Amino acid sequence: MIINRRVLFQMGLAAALPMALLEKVLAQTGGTPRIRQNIEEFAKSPEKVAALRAGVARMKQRSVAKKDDPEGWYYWASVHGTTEAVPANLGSLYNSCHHGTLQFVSWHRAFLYFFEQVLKSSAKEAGNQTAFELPYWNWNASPKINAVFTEGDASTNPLWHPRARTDLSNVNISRAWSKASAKAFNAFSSSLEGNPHGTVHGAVGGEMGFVNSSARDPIFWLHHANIDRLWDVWVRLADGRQNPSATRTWAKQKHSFDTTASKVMATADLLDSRNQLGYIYDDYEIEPITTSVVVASEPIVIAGGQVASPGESGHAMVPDGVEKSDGNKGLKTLSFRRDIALGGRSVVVDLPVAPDAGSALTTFAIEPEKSAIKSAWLVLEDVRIGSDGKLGGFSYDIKLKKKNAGGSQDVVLGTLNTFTLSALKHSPGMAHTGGGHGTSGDAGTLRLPISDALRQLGVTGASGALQALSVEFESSIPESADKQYLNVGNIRIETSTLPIE
Ligand SMILES: [Cu+2]
Repeated sequence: MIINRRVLFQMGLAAALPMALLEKVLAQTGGTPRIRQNIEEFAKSPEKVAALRAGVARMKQRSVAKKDDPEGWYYWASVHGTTEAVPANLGSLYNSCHHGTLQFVSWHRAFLYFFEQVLKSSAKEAGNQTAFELPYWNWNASPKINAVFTEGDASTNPLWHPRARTDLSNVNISRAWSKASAKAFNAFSSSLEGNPHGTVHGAVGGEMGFVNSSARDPIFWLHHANIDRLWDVWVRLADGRQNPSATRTWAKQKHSFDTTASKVMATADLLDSRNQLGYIYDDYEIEPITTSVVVASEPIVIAGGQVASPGESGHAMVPDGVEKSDGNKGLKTLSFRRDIALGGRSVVVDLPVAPDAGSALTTFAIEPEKSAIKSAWLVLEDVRIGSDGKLGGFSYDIKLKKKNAGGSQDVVLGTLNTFTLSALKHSPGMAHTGGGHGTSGDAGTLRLPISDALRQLGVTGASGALQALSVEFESSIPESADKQYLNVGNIRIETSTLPIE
């Protein structure tokens, strides 16, 4: 029997025990945690691989027999997201994944916890008694998806799935989540969620490349187990890193995964995976980068962005030629460029700003209380997937850059790929245009706040007013081939006199 914190709570013990003592109690009571293994180790056991396959196959069979069976593969994939019609009684359960919110790591931890239970009981039900836990895929140390997921085909291997890429050796996977700049939980969460998390989704591509189909691919669960592991790694790096307080609204948020309220968990009850959920990972080290980081070829530089003159917004025009209304949000465009095509190479777009606009932005960055501007964004409007991008297999880090005497500095604003585009509908505050749920026909608009970035870039009055910014779409999978992955209809620096998030 695994004794976890919950059981101790029921025994009336946990409340009286400080955490260190609780650890001791767990050890003395034989509360050995379950161990989630690296897939490279896991795969050395043919028995465990057979059990994993049996569990996945059983869950898939259930969905064939009854599509929305709550122990079926389709059900669990759809709780994350689905492209299909949602039955009325599952309206609050399907499409419930958190992306772009501070519950990103916590929601997915609870999701994996309950999925793992169903997976293991399904293997047993299929007649396989081998004990196993959900393994994880460490794409930094082992960028190639393990052969147990890629060998055979759909008819011979339940772990096989169509993918754009199975080897990420050439993908630049970021570790910025572990850096000092990501010591605050919010910064850590968004850094982890963009690159690596979204980049790996986008690079693997196929159904993994889109929010509302990604969990259909069995590798999804190992990818997210690794994200879950990296959350624990981050906490263990300490030095100021910690989760938000357990008394905050954040911690009280409940996550539910079935209609009978038997699979419900609050964020406060999952922060310590060992003592609250009874599992640990077999490794918490940040290993050195073993893969050679790909050196990108020189970026394509697109100069000549337009300085917006008064009254000109650069907004995409609706068919009758009338500018889209700003809904009285006090919006103003400082600089814009239309129709940027993105392929395998990195692209830099110069966005010059007029002198008065530059000094207004400078004031906003360094003395916000004196500034008429209360918010500023980089807006990527009407982003469409091109003819070569429909299966994913690409990803860009979006960087705001400022040239100075010594060269240029940059700050990462976000990540752009099929996954982040299809996540737009989950992100409050981000506009979503076009129909469908993360299908390749979507057009989306990203609004990336730039106030922190401007401050980090050292936009200071002393060095004179800002004259030009540029935006780099740095390809995470640099390739020279001429590809049509994405088209950005309109890219602009936009400000508002209102504080809008
Ligand atoms: Cu994900």
